[in-house]
Amino acid sequence: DQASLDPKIVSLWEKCAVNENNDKENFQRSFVRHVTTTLARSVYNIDNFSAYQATAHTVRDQLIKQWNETQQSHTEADPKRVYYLSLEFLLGRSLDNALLNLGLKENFGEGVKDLGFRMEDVLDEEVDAALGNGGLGRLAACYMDSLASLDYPAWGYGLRYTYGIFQQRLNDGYQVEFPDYWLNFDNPWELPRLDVTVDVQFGGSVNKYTDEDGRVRHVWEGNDVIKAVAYDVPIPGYGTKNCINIRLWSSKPKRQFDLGRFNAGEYEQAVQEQMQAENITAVLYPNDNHMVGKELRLKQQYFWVAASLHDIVRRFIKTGKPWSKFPDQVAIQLNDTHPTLAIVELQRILVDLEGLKWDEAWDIVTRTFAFTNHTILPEAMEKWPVPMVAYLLPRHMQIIFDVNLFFLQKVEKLFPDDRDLLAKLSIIEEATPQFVRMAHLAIVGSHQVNGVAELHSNLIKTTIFKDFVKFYGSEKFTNVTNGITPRRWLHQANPKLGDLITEVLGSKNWLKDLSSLNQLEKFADDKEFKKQWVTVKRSNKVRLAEYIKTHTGVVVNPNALFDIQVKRIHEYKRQFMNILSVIHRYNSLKKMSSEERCDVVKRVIIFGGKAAPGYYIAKLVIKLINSVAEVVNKDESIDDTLKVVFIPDYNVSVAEIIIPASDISQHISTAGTEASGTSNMKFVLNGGLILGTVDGANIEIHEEIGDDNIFMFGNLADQVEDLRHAHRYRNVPIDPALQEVINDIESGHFGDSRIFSPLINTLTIGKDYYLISDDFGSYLSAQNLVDEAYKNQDDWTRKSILCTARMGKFSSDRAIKEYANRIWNAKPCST
Ligand code: NBG
Repeated sequence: DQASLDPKIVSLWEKCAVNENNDKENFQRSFVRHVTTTLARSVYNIDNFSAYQATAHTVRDQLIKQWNETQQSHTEADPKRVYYLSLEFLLGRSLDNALLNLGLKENFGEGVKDLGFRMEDVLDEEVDAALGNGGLGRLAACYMDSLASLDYPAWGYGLRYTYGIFQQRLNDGYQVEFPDYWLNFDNPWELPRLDVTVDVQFGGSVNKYTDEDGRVRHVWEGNDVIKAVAYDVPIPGYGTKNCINIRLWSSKPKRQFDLGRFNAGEYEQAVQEQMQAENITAVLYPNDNHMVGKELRLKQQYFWVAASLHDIVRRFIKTGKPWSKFPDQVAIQLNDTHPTLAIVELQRILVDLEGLKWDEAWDIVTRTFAFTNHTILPEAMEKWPVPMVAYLLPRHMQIIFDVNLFFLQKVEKLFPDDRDLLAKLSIIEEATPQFVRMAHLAIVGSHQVNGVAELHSNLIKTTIFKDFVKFYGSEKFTNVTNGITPRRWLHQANPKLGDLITEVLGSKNWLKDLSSLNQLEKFADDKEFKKQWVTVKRSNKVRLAEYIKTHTGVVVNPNALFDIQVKRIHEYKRQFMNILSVIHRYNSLKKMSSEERCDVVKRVIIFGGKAAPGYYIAKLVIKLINSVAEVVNKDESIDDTLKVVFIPDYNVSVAEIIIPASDISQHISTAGTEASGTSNMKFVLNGGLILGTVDGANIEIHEEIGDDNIFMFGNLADQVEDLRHAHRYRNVPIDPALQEVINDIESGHFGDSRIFSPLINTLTIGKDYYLISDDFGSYLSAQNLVDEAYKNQDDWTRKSILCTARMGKFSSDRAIKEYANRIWNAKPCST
């Protein structure tokens, strides 16, 4: 409480809050101070890692000040807050990003250099914060950057996993997983708030009583209590003093250990409770677009949601406003169905704890929440067995049944006698056992539901949620096309291109208004500019070639066409189709004379991505890629016209090296399966062309950059059902070129073919669910067009420039403004 503070403290605080001079000398003083005090090291013994830590702590000091000022000013202004609930935040590294966003890179860079270090080496010491799987988690990170940069009073809420996404290594071409113990050394990017804790209960029973007003009330008495401890991760905006917060919860035992048992000599049992509590936030589930119904995952979800809502409600209560004002002060965005229990938890808080009437509470709840759907894949839809929910969260299960009852009564009123519709809309799936359908609960408890690209948002209205459209009308469903932050994905990842753009546009304004990149269009035919553009791309390719050499041992030629597919390995993303086409290319090259090969465009085909540890087919795809690479890379008879590389352990900081170096990147999912994709945006922003299907955000990228600058192929989303039907019930002949490739694998050309039979079977006896055979012909034709286009280097460069110039729409700033205006009704609040 500021009013009660000693004026002396206030005046000191204000002095301290004034931005200090961040010149080189002050940086160096702080650097040395952190080496000798924070790190307790001698100045005679500073290695790159200590230099990283000392620099990071200097930046952290700055962040903390801005963070404090931001929170202070938000407390005073008390604007409507936005809360982004996400089980994943794939932040990657923080130092470079913070230096750039705070505008400290130049001075601190000189300071570091002056002390005898190379900034690149210092930055390279940082381990990624890898608390996410793929697109969904990285989207959350990009959105936090935009929320901060646009001055929105926003908070992220997530879990502080002790182990992030596993590290991937290769052994004999197979993926092997290693734990990601990212907190091994200290993490300067989090502020432990050991005093900010919430007790979260599980299990137990529900008791009823009648209150003074004669109403029946419920009390939930859990039989297990676990403590949530807050760790805050400051997120600095670019070109603003605003610094927002991601609050990550860590689970701790309520009591240290059972002293009685300890004294009785039962040491192991004494610490068991502690270990069980810490289990909850121990590990990130490593599945992307796939639901695994583990009880521990449900516990994670409730633990996170309960702690976060407690925090949000506590902040609201402090303002003294009445409950009816809650939706005017609070917007909560559900990043997929993972946080859906928050809807139930808020209803429980309002009804059971605060004593509001059911309808009044439910009105507040539905005006507070909005829900983003990120996939229509059936295997990704979350549903939890009713007995499991009832056992862990008995009161929540009752509330879910009530919510469902009142909802279905309304449906019945509007559509009397449509029993089918009731069953289809019900939050409860009537099976044995029953299941809670989380997406249904999320829709019923939210005022807006959005998809993440035009096609996807249309598909959810016509497929998985079509019955809800019938009931609610289509206004409840909207689209917000995903976006990416240009700060990390151009400025930071591709400094040379960033500098070139800034130079020719005359300012860094494009970093705040990405649509101003369209001014690059007029340089698309400028000879001098094109030369510089090519030089930048070439140096990024050299950088990637060096990385590949170091991490795989394969030597690649930076003059070759770099063809890249990096993303989670999944059947729907069709890395399998890519490697099959590589075999086709290899066989064609082998059939040519060396004169003919002279005219061939040299290609380096680069793969990267993790497969979920339990995803057998995806892991076989990795093995096949590596087996093909092994044969192709050592075959001297094809004159270096083809190289195949699998880059291990793809993550955010590796992506920052890969993406700026692409000539072509592949986004080749079966039409209708990739909700949006966001790496497609990153590649094109960096002047890489796309080879893609008519899916996700590819479609909107195509719209923006034009027919001449993208290679699209394949069947359309509205053909997929018919094609699948044909595969199921008719004998559809396999594409002949594909059959040749299959024969080649089966001949043992790439090692023991029996290893690959389960994979081949997905095409032959597995009904080719992802339609590889149906798209193979047009895929190969599109590949040929790419080769032809690449032969005209001058025109290729023109295309590359136009790609970057036309990507303005895909800034996460645009996406966040759409959420703020159309869904949250939230305004910026500058510090
Ligand atoms: C993923 C989609 C991507 C999309 C990201 C971000 C899930 C469940 N979905 O296409 O597969 O780009 O979400 O919206 O991870």
